[in-house]
Amino acid sequence: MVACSRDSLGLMEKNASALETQIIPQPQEEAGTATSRSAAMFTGGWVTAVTVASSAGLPVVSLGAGCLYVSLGFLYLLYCSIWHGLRLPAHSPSEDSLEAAYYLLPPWLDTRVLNWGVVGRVGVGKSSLVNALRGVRANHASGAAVGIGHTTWHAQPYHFSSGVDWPAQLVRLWDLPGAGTLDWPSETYIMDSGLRYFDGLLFVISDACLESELAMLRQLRHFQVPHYVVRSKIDQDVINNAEDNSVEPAETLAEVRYELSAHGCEPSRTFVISSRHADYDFDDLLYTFCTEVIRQCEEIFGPKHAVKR
Ligand SMILES: Nc1nc2c(ncn2[C@@H]2O[C@H](COP(=O)(O)OP(=O)(O)OP(=O)(O)O)[C@@H](O)[C@H]2O)c(=O)[nH]1
Ligand SMILES: [Mg+2]
Repeated sequence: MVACSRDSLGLMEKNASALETQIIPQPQEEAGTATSRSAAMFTGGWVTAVTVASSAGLPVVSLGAGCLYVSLGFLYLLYCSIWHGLRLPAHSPSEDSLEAAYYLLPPWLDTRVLNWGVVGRVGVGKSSLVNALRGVRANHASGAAVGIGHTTWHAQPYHFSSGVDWPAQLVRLWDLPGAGTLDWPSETYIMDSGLRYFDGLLFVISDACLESELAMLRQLRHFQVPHYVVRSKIDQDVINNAEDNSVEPAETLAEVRYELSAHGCEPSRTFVISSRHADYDFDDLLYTFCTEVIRQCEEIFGPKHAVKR
């Protein structure tokens, strides 16, 4: 386990200017495309070289060009096999298994980097959590869109600030569309959004837990996908419960925690937060989540990516 102080994560500031962040779109060439391109270069190079060699009398420079082309093709093939080789998480379906035919790796998910997804029912506050974790507001240029309806329609990757003391470029935080809509039904959400190929998930819930959400959580546990349960919008519940039942905030929190625990959510991986105010368990979530990400980075990419101290 990586020992790191909260300050060393460089993420504890909650204002946008201190944590100026940006979306860094990167080309996500599929392994198949890259391999076929290199194969074409390789074949083309050999054809050129053979043609040139067989027709004596052509300038030596053509032969040289053919050989250079072959070498480039070979180098590119080598590059593809190294960099486009899939680094699938240990919990993902094994490549030759029957379930791999149903649980497909999404074409947009680049497994060369660490991928964490923010998932859950539509409207629970996923995009707001992404913004809070990155320290930006929804109206910030690089903020995730937040709204009162079905707002996020496509999976969208975000990076942490380059100012954080850990390899921001190696980690993507994905804001996913919500489950329980016509295009993203809860029953097939885990399959449709490729959740088994993520290195970890923040499963967001708000209000009372639906049966469909409990079913998704059961599946994540069954498939051993590392995840945290994030109960958002607690600030609203605290206000409502005080007005409706004259209940103190601590009692509301205890009630929510008890309910989640009764649903099988492990307390050490469950956080009750307000994304709006980055409050309640928010700092603990940030710290625990970042510590796990750093550990995964060290495991996957080597100790040189350890957090700077
Ligand atoms: N009070 C309060 N409101 C929140 C919190 N988190 C989100 N909201 C509000 O809840 C609404 C939905 O938030 P989003 O972040 O867009 O929810 P989402 O899960 O990304 O929604 P979809 O992309 O449509 O699935 C917005 O009006 C947010 O302002 C919170 O912690 N507290
Ligand atoms: Mg959203």
